[in-house]
Amino acid sequence: MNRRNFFNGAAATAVGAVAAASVSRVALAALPEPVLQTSPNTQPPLVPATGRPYTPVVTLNGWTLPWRMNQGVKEFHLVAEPVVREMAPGFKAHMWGYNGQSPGPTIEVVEGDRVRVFVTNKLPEHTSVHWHGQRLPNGMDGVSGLTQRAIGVGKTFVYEFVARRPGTFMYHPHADEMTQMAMGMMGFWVTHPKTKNPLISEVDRDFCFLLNAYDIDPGSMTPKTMTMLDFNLWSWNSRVFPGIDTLNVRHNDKVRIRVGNLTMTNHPLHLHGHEFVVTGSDGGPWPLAARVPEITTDIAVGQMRQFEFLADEEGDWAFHCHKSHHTMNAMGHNVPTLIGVDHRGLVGKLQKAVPDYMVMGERGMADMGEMEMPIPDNTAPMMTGQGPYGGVEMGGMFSVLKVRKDQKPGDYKDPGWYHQPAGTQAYAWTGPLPDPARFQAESPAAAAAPATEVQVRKPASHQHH
Ligand SMILES: [Cu+2]
Repeated sequence: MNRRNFFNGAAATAVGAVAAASVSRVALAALPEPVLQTSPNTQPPLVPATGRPYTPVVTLNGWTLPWRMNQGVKEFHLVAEPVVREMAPGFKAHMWGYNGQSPGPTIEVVEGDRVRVFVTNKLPEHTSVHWHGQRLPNGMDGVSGLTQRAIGVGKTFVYEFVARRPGTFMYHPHADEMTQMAMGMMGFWVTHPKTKNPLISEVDRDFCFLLNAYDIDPGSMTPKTMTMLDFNLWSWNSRVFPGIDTLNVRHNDKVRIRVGNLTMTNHPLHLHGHEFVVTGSDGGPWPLAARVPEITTDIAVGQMRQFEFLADEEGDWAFHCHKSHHTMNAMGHNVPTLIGVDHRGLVGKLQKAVPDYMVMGERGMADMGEMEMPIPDNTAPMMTGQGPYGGVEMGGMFSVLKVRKDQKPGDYKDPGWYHQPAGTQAYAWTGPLPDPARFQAESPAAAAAPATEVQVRKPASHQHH
């Protein structure tokens, strides 16, 4: 079915107007062409060719949706559809998303813009789009059943409102949410301020991404949509390390990072080497008096945060969720702990029956990252990634902030690994190791106190006497 047939079909089956109006045949003829993106790589910022100017954001492993101006209205066209998302090199997932990707494209507008978004539903079930955080007429809020009839299969609906508040927002379905968000339907929205705003600073680099989570059994391709808590893939914009692009900035750039959380748990995001200040949320910019320096900020479910810092320390700085299971990929979460279990002797016997038998984890799990053990065809290793000095042993929600003196303004290319200046890197000690000295309590009273003996009587032992 070509695009023209598709839209004619959609028009023929369109039902009468509801709050978010269905499109008439006349309007459909004037629909903006949907723009699709199939590359999972971070696309360069979309500098606005029409409408009011602003400094565009960079969507990590994503892109910004082009628009057209139609008599002063900014028109976008979102297509909700099944997509194939590469979560990491060699690992693809069958998801649902918008315009060829999960998450959908970022929508960027300017405070005061009148915005019209056409939403075409090419999913096998109805959907809707909720514009999280926006001030808008109630009928444009996108809650199917409550504020509009759901967008049926093959239908196109139109949402139209003025972007009244500048800030950091997102969009997602409000129809069969459990399934549709577990399948990857979500996108970022940034409303830039129309004039200088004392609470919104101008920055050199402005990154954004959504936190999402999937449960995809190793070797399979489709997320399990009934999972409530035990997700095995913790992702940024539906990518897992080492599939998440690095954040590349120039030394002394002012950097803003905007993050939204559409998973089912909180994520304490942690940046190495710098302090940042949380400058706002989806509720708006925070008053200056409420801003404190942090190196970790916890982002609760359904929340958004934007934080800012001066990138004044050169290097490759880890940037990740601080929940340690969120920086590993599938397969490792349910392995029994074998630390301290001595398998010597046993392995040889087992290998007679199972030639490939391998011992996992009796000295910790770091071996797993090193040995690149065979894994099912379609998944990502549990802990992986090679740095300039060996295995990084990470996965999931992990990336690197790369700060370089020679990065040009506006250049978002990966500069490669940082070369540590001589004498500034941790090194192996080769001298003699003294015997350990026991810690001595400084308080004379404590030193003089006799050791306390505790006698425990087990109730059970009574009855056997
Ligand atoms: Cu996390």
